[in-house]
Amino acid sequence: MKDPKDRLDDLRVDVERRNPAQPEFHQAVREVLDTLAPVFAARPEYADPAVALVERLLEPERQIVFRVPWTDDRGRVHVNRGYRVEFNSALGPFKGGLRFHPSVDIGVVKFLGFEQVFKNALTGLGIGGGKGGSDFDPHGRSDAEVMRFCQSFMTELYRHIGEHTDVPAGDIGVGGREIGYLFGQYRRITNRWEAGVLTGKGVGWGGSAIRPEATGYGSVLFAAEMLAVRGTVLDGLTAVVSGSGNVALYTIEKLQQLGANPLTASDSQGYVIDDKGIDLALLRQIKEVERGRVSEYAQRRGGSARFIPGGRVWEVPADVAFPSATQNELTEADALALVRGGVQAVSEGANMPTTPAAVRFFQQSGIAFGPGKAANAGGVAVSALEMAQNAGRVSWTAQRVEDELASIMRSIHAVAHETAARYDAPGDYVTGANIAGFERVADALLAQGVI
Ligand code: NDP
Ligand code: 2IT
Repeated sequence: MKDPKDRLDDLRVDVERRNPAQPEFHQAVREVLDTLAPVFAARPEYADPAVALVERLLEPERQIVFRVPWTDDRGRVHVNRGYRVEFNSALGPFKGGLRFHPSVDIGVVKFLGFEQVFKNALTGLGIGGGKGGSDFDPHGRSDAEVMRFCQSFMTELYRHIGEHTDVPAGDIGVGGREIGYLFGQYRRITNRWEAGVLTGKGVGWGGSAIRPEATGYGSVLFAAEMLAVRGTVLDGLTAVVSGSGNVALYTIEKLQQLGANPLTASDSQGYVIDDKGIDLALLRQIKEVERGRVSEYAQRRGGSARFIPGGRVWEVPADVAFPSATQNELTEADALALVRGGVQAVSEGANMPTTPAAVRFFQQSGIAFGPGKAANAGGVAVSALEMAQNAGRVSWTAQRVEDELASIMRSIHAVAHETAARYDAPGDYVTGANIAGFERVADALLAQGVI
């Protein structure tokens, strides 16, 4: 049998050759492969080329690409591209969000789908992994335009999804409004009340309490668990948060509930720093109600806040950091600035926001680093709880869902922490989360035959 490191190198080279011009997918694959050597050494059947287990994990079960034509308010027709990558269903129906952002291409959707497979395995809730979306840009579009886009998108997507097949949800650019339009069109085309086909629905029509809050809340709870291992609490700490969307807003809310002081929020144009701590009611009004920009927050907040155009929140010294916007938003230089500023823990609310060099720098500096696969799994976990409620035609109280979320985040932290220790990498949550997720999917694939 080959040395595990050589076998992993071969797999990486093969993926890069077979999937050209997909840098985000290559990065996500490499981040996982780089941590698998110890589990290959301990369990040679995972590595055996004759079984091709990892080759199967690296190849999506199905990739769907489709045309999405729609008409704007002036009568002009636009054509976008729609995607759904059904990556792996060994543990349950494909599950994962839809992203509407101009940067979306097949490589971005594959990176997100690949990460989702391991994240969903870590929740322990019987969900496979998938992701989808479009290069449609919702910024500046009217509600009517967004509705027509969503209806056109679902007119193709509906034939590929279902409560037992593939269950999409939100991600960047897709929130409660878009899920509503998508669900309405699915119901109309299929003539079925199939609540479990999408998650992130409104609470009055099949949605779960706490789903909007779940990713941000979970990311803060994960940070609290990492700090507890080090004998610290969030109470009294300062925090930097990037983004100002779904994940960032509820990260800020949970930080404040736990006595921490979040100082920043950002969007693609820059960031705000508020010396008194973020006024969440004002930020929510601007972002959720008015769909405005964070720069407006500084104008309306009075003297304590400033908008730094083009700036990065990581230049603000703080005790804990929550990258909650998008991939590769925190570079090695940013990590250096954060460590100089005294950061103790980093919890990834976004997917792959920290570049590999920055992750290495945090780990070498002894910072507690929670990778997105573990730290932001609260969102998809509550999506799975939404599916459970839909299947039973019941709806749980917010308290019950929040208690379940807290217990799931504790257990994800524990499994990542214990797995890292078992594979001789104590405190390395990247290795722990990757191996724990990998083992669950790999064992299911092996048991189910050549599929
Ligand atoms: P939203 O669309 O609600 O918010 C996204 C935020 O990130 C906005 O402030 C946006 O600013 C900013 N942003 C997006 N792209 C860029 C970019 N290229 N450069 C700088 N800023 C950018 O999305 P979510 O909050 O739902 O998602 C944020 C992250 O969390 C993503 O990585 C997503 O994959 C991840 N995630 C989301 C989950 C969920 O349940 N929603 C679950 C787990 C992870 P602007 O408006 O200027 O574009
Ligand atoms: O990245 C993610 O985990 C999400 N966007 C949420 C997926 C879901 O199905 O709730």
